[in-house]
Amino acid sequence: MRIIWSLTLTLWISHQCFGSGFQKSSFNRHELHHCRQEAQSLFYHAYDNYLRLAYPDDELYPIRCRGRTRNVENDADLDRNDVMGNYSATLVDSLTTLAIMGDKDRFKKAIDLIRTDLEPEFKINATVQVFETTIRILGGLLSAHLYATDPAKRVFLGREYDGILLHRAHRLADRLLPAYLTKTGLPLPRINLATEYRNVPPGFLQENNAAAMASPMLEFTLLSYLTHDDKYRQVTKYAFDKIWSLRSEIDLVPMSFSPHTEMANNFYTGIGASIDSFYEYALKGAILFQDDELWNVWELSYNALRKHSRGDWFFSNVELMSGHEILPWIDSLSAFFPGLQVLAGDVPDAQKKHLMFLKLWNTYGGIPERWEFDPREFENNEQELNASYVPLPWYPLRPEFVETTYFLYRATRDAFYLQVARSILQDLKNYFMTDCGFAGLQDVMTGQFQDRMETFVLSETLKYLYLTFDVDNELHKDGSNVIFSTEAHPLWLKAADFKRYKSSSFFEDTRYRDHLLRVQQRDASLKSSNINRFFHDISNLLLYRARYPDRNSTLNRKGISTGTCPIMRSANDSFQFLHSDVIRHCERLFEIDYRYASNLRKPSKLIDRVPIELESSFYHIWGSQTSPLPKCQLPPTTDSFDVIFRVGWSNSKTPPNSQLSGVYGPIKDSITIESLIGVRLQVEALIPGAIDLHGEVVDADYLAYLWELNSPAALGFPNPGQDFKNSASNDPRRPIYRVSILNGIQLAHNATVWINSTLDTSPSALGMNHNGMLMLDKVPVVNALFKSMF
Ligand code: DMJ
Repeated sequence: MRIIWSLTLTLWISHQCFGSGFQKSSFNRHELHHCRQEAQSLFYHAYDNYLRLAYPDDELYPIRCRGRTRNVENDADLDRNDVMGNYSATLVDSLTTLAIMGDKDRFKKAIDLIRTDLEPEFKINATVQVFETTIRILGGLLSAHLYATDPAKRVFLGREYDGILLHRAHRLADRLLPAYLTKTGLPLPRINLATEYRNVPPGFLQENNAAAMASPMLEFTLLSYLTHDDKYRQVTKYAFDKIWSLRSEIDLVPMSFSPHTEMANNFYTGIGASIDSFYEYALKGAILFQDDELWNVWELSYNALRKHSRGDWFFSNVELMSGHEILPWIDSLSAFFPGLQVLAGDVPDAQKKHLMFLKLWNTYGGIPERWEFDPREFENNEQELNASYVPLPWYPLRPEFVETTYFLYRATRDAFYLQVARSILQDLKNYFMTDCGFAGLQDVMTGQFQDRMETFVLSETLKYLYLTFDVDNELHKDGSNVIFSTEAHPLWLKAADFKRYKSSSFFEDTRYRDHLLRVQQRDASLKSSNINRFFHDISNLLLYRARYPDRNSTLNRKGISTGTCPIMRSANDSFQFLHSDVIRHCERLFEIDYRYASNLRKPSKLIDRVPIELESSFYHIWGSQTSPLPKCQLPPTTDSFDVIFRVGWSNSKTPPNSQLSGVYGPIKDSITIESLIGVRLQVEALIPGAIDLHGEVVDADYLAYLWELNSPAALGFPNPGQDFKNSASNDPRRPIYRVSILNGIQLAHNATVWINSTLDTSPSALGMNHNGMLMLDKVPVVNALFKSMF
């Protein structure tokens, strides 16, 4: 009797997704199953209530619990009207979550509703965003069509299905495509589904962002593959290619353009809002369509990003022509990027970048739309100071952090990511769930909710959570070219689709054919008249800039006196070692907490909230009592500079960003580059006693040895002009330089950069000493060596 009782208890405990079950065991199959079910029931809570209380409206008010539609009284309410076209957006955007869950019954009913209720021609008098309608509605219909017609899927409908979803997608695409009929071939941001651009206020059509102009290429190309009508692909791909052609000399893409003149509207770029899915669809398009051109765009653009914009913990906003860091913030949307890095194979860097968003989640209980990382000094009081770090304080339950967590779990199978997903699931249930749906935060600092549930909560946030725990989902066993669209709709093509498209595609629509010809002619004439449409030629020799000005901030180093992690100590004295690779190998797990201590300020009601990585329910399971306390890497106190070599740039045979393409760090031993041209180095100035980027204290004897080795006397080369500054040689704190990052790729402590060519020119700041070392400002760079000298 006792045995039966304890068995029942064990089963009951291990069947909890939340609560004590996790303290008794690890993520076993039962727990995964129950977390998955929990995610599913959260989805049903919102989806069923949407159908009951809001359908056929586009959205559900999660607090008022009724339908939400366009703002018909105010056309200028773009936030609302851009994504609501009176086409039951939540229903359509949720189709593929039902498919992924294998819920054939609800899937079929949803398709029936689309058949009976949705305006078949999409002739709806609503002005909507072309991009949003493409990713949510067109993408949702296409993906659901793939599910309904794939015999390998649980929701395969066989003869019951009449192709209605593809038919609707086709009609919708015809409503959206006229947005591309501009003289530049770049799309207008908005279109009226019934009247094209008649009655659309001109002010709504002046500016469009890079993501919105380039991304529809993916859904529209898929439509061409499925219908064989190639106009969708050709028109949208032209716009994608044009956006890429408008990049800067160092391959950075502006975030916003005029569709009428193709002039860029801004001079900086990043990876988040306004540009995100440009990168995403270059890579995903390359995979889905087996397209080498898109792959090339991805490679070059990612190389440029990691070279110019990759910092330690996040990608920063940089100026387009120099790569200078400007605008000290990151946005919530950029949390998707580590997921994309996983897809590209750069997992170690993705893991680091994911940590930044984890710290934001820990701090704010969500990811604020925008967070600033530059310390401030001048606010009036503590409250204002805290709020100043989140100039855009809302969190509308965006999916990007969950999405990245999902991709990292799939790539690493590390329980750490399950823990993160479980914790988010718990927050959704405990904080964000309302009587009929889920409400995000209007302000992460005050905790004020917003009465809004965007369609992506059901199509992305809950889907990625569900999939994280659904380890055996059919998508995970699928060896095909399946990708997730930017709205998390799975898309794939089969060999037979490629074959049919190749033999039967056509482009006969003269409206678009003539248009493309006109645009191409205009482009050719602009080229021949040699007008520099956007960028100036800036061929300065060498560019220096200081970085990490906060390195020496005592505030950021507060509390660190030994190499042991103080946070871990205080959180749990008995904790000793973690069986999660992320935690075991990540000596820098808490570096962000120190480095940005002054910016990561919790709202008062979250002060006692335990960080996800420190939750005891996780520690007790993944810890062991036998190993020593993990070490924390100390934050660096050295200065670093970026150096970019621009000499002879335009005559160079190798495009500046193609060197080292596909090489992901950290580089442990050595790496060879062909030339310095176009290369960007982060150079660290080592001085005795400083903590270097690897968390090591710079040894004074080692530095003295290096100076001795490179001294004019030792080199038999008493030429101060090419070697040391005489003045510097007597200074005990004189630095020695070391390359720490090469084109965005991290170098290990002892790694060497071999340079194959000789110096292309000898501006005074640049040289080579007799040890074959690169000299910058007459200081040797110890790990940058010219091969010809050896
Ligand atoms: C989604 O609609 C898509 O992921 C889009 O690409 C940008 N982000 C929102 C959700 O945050």
